[in-house]
Amino acid sequence: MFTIIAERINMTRKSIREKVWKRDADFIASEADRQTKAGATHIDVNAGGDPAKEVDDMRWLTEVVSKATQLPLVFDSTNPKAIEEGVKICNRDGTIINSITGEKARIEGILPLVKKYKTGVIALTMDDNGMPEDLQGRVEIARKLVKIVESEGIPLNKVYFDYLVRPASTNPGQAKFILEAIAVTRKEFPQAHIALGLSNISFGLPIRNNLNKAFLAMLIGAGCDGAIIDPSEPGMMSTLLSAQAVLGLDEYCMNYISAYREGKLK
Ligand code: THG
Repeated sequence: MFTIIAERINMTRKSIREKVWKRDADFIASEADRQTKAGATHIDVNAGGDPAKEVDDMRWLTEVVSKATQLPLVFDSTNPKAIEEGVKICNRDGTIINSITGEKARIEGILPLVKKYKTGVIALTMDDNGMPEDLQGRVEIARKLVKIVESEGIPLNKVYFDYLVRPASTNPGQAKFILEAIAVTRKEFPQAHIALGLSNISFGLPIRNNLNKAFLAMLIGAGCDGAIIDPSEPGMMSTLLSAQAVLGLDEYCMNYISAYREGKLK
């Protein structure tokens, strides 16, 4: 199954931040519902509007979102207290903590929560030396993270690698090595998953949706089995289903055909 982590409930976005601070539960619930109906498998929840309010906001958001959808949540924060606040309230099968990195502080602060609550975890391929600008550097961090996670007794099928997409406009060639990194990871660690935020690819360019969809199809071709996207963005789910059908990942193209019959393909 492809992991579709819906990204819209994120307080770094002004519109969401304002609604959360007004405690507008109807608005947030409708965002959760819309992304669920669009085909999400998980809902990302990011309460990073104001660090002083993050724990409180995470509690409120988790309560509202978990009533509006039956999907598992993805707790998106660098603050262990905010993550634990959310996961204590809603820890459904499939829950993911977003994220650890190879940085010592992130591993020490967040990995214990992954163990304690038996959640999945997104692992970003950067460490205390920064974000390597080549394939080898990022794959080496992934290997290091596999060792750490396994030494804690966390099974690899709970791990989702994120190879940290940078904008095509400023980092040409980078998407290509990310595709290679995905292929290497799938081969070396077949039980592990991939879940990367793809919309950074289009940062600074017009009609971002075109670039996001093209990149999603390439990612699926490279063996990627998950992404952080807005499934309600026009054409996004059609692109995903089309790519899976083309690659033989959708047996008899049944998912594609069903989506068509349900009027979901435009
Ligand atoms: N990897 C992981 N987690 C992540 C990211 C990632 N979490 C946050 C982010 N990246 C993914 N989530 C979003 C949420 C919203 C938007 C983009 C990514 C978004 N941005 C608008 C834009 O860029 O045009 C502008 C913001 C706004 O609406 O105010 O909508 O990579 N593991």
